[in-house]
Amino acid sequence: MYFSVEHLELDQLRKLQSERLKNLVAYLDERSEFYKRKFSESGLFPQDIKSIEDISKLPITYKQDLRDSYPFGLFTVPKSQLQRIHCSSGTTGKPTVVGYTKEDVDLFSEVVARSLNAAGAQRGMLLHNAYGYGIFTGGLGLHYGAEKLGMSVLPISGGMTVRQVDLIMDFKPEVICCSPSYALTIADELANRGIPAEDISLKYAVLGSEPWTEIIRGHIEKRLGLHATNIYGLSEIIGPGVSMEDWEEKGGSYIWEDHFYPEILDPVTKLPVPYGEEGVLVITTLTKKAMPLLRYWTNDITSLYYDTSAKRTMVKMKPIVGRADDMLIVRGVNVYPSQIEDAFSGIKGVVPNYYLTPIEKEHMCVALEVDVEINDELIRAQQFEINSNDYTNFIHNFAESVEGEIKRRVGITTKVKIHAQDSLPKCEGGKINRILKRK
Ligand code: DLL
Repeated sequence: MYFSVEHLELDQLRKLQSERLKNLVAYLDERSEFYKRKFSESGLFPQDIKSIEDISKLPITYKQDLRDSYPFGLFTVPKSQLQRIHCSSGTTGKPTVVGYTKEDVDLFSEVVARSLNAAGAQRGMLLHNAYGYGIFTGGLGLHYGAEKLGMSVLPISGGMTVRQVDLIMDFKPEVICCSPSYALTIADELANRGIPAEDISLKYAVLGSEPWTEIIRGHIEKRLGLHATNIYGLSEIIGPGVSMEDWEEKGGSYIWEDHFYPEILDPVTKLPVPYGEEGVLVITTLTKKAMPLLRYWTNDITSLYYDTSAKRTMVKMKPIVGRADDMLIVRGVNVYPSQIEDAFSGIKGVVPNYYLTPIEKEHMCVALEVDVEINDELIRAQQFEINSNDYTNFIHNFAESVEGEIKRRVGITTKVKIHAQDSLPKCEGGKINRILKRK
């Protein structure tokens, strides 16, 4: 069965990766104009790659390389041998295009089946698949993987939350997948209908496509009464299923490194950093056929580690801190939205629906405006008259304590505005953008 590889001893895994890398380099040297040129520019011969240890001799591939070869310049098979095309989810400019042969679609299904299994899902369960279907890899990726595992799938896609909740209550799925911010929107709708967690059939939620932290996990698990795990991936590499948490372990995700070899590079020197240190995740697709990539610069910030008490032998990665593009520099301090989200966990009563607006002076970001919601129950417990002085003082002090906690944990100045629960815009389906336009 395809799961056994997850338990390979390290030396066997390295042997498998080495064989696959050597084959890949020879394959690219034969079929890819792009990599052939890169190899000759750097004076590299395919024979120079003797094992996975030699990976750092290979060129790094950037998103710009994909853009420059739009649409099919990086494909290593003719269009007639493709089974599917997907694109990245960016909304501006030309999309990044990725192609799959039949073998690639099978590989995609396998890694998603492995991911669903790690998330707790099993053959015979029903998946409520609220990832977007279409050129985004989430919907179809999870769909095929679930079918491979032997699950049935409701291909509901994202949006129309009222209908989503009707069907969750009527069809009683055991598993749901969507973005974490959309899982919160679904939880809100269930709560508005007065449905307690015990009456919801869901047991496992497979959430990803955007950064999220433990505070969001806590809310989702409590409100939906399930285990929520993190699925990571990107279209350029395959889609969802590059890495996945185990539902009984959590805290970090296995990278399915028999297919996707990870490295962490320093963002400036581009040299490998040791295990445990943060940097940019760079991935080599060891087995893809239509559009293999060498050392693809994902732009996602994380670190790798081995978990000796884990069920599987493969390397794990910490949750993504953010995309290098989403990093804000506030008076010289580097900040990712997820760090602000993390700080909310230090204050009881914060609902982690929030938006960040950089405040600029002379083209420099000097502070962040943070709009965030406060829990209704906390307000009710104070028994204030709304808009009384006591209420205003309470909200003022609450905002100050959030500002203080962010300062303590992240080291930046913020202007926190507190909003009533359910008053800020919610995620309507796909990925949420927490950073608003600069002021
Ligand atoms: O978001 C694939 C996916 C679909 C992953 C469904 C998980 C679930 P893209 O649209 O190409 O593909 O966007 C990839 O999204 O480089 C990360 O910046 C971000 N991302 C994806 N999963 C996570 C995650 C899909 N679990 C980009 N945590 C990636 C943090 C994530 N960021």
